[in-house]
Amino acid sequence: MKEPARHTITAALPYANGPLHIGHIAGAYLPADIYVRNLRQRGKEVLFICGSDEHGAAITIRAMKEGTTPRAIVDTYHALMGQAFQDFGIHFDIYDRTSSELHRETSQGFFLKLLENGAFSVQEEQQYFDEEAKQFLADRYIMGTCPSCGNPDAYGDQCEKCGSALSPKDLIDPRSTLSGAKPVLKPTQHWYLKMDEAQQWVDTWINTGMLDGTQHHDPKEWKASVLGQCNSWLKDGLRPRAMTRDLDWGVPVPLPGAEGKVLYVWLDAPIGYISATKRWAAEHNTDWEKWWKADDTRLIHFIGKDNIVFHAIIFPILLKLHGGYVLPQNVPANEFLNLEGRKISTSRNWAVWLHEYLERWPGRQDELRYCLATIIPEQKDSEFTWKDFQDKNNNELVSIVGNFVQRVFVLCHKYYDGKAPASGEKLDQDIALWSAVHGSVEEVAKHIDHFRLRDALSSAMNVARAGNKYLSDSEPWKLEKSDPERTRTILANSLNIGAVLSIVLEPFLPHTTAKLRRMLGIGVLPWNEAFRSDLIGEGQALGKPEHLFKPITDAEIQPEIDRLHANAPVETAPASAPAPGPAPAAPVAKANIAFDDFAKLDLRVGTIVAAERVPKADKLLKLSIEIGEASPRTVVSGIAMHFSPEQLPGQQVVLVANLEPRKMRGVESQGMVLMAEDASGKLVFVQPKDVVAPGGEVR
Ligand code: B3M
Ligand code: ZN
Repeated sequence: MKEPARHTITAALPYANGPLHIGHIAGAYLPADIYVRNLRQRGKEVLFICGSDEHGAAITIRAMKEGTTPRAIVDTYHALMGQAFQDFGIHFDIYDRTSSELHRETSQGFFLKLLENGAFSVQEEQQYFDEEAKQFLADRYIMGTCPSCGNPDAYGDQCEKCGSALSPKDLIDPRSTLSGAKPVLKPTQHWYLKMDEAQQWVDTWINTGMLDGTQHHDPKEWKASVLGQCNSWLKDGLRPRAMTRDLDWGVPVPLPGAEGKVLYVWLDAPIGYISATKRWAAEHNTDWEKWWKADDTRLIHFIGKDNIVFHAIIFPILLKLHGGYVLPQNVPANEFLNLEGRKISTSRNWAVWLHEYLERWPGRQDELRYCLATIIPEQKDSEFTWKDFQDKNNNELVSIVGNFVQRVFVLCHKYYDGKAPASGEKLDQDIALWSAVHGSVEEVAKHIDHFRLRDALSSAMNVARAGNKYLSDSEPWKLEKSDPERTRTILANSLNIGAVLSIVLEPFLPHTTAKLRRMLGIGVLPWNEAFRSDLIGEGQALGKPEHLFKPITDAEIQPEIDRLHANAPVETAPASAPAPGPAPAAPVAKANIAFDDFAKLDLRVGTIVAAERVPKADKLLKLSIEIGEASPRTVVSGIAMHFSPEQLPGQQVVLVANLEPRKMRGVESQGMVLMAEDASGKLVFVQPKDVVAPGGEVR
């Protein structure tokens, strides 16, 4: 294996169909950022790439639900995600997007080269077609019963309940999510990647690291979970996989006669890493190719476990069949992060959204970075709870790091007028201290190199622990009168531990280390300086003692927990909590009505497209509901205590559409949304189980 001259590091391109949540961050972006920051500290040449994945059914389905266009969806979320990454301190060299012109050219060119190299077989196949919506149905547009577990709501590509990978024809009783209709099979033609022909070399490459007769990587460096998933695919035998789809959103297949077809999103998305590199290079007036083609480039993909096969098998096959590209050296995939005892669910709003965290906890990025870094799901699924967030802040960040720095600065200001003291003695007296500190520094780098970022953070914290222990053992505050020389040594050493901390914590807590450097009066230092003990010069002016972290109280944390529960529609009770008893149902007390009276109701399915609070009315929200008319209806609804406006767009509702309009708080309400009350008294929307086009009649 060649000593790498440069590192191309990618983080999975998030779908631009919704905001980022802590599961995304802990699973891919924070680990990638920590890794990249450390490489940079060590003077490595690195390119850190990410961007929005703007194609695929996830986007078109969201657009359909919201009664808007895919373009509007991706524009919104591309901007939101880019900003959230930036604000959270995850700094890519480029955050690109796959709907760009350059990406279209790049992926079409890539496809044509694959075609020329014989990578595809063209197959005509029977595919599900929705005769009402008049279109072929992508996998995600078909639902039905899972043949493995009986889940009635399995998708055409996967059952989210049992995790089985499916193809639409596996589903029992398939139905179209566009119209609800039973789809029919119709012939269509697609380009299949001949993955079967790659079986042999992929197996050898993954399991021995040998590629074209040379040692490409050490398979022992790959995570067992990644090897395990790859091997289960290999064991089943790789099969040809369609690389095109019948869809109108995506990169058009660049061939005559392929109108109405686009590249499969999992073909175009990873090529997005390459397009992003091209754009970055163009903007920096430099060459892009060495980042992908030079054999001393080390390519690493940071992803979540649901993306393993695409990065460790399919994309490598594409790269190899295209020719000229390096293959990933490692794919350090993570497992999933759960939240407060449940799976994170974007559709059920069971998530901590990054942009909301940043709004509610301004300036507290590192507190979340820290907590998430301690629970990166490296080996198995892990869990975030707000209580743990509070505990880790109070017992680790405040008590260990903050407390150490605070004590040292207060003493230096008290005794030495805010200047670094001259060490009265040689530091050989404190050999135990420095060997503990430098031993920890060495461990940090070793762990990071092996993608053990939790251990790396724990070793970095050991530096602060060593500092605290040193202060507590030597008690300089008792010595100042009797032994001023020793006191100076202790505090000079302590300041230097602070300087080491500013280096070793930087990958994890970049905002804090910037503060710490300001306090110490030093600049950004390269990694090797962390092995020194004399970084702070005698007499150096120190900044004012600042609190690096503040304790978090129960009163601050409880609203977060409440908010989570209030915003998630109640469906299943958390596993650990007792299920609420059944609410006493109100007896039917209203007099019978004639069918004709019932028939007077015009009930329609609508999609909420916007929601805002009504000023000075804390119970009311003003909703815009799309029901297939020229413009959305305005409806004022008394649900503000149950829902926040941000969580509503996209929700489907049932609207009484012919209710006499009436004015509420000066706003004309043009209908009424039907709600049901659950056992706890919380309101939930009455909504169709499957997505129904806005305007659909309820009878
Ligand atoms: N957008 C899937 C995901 O976000 C997909 C990753 C693409 S990486 C090339 O899980
Ligand atoms: Zn299933």
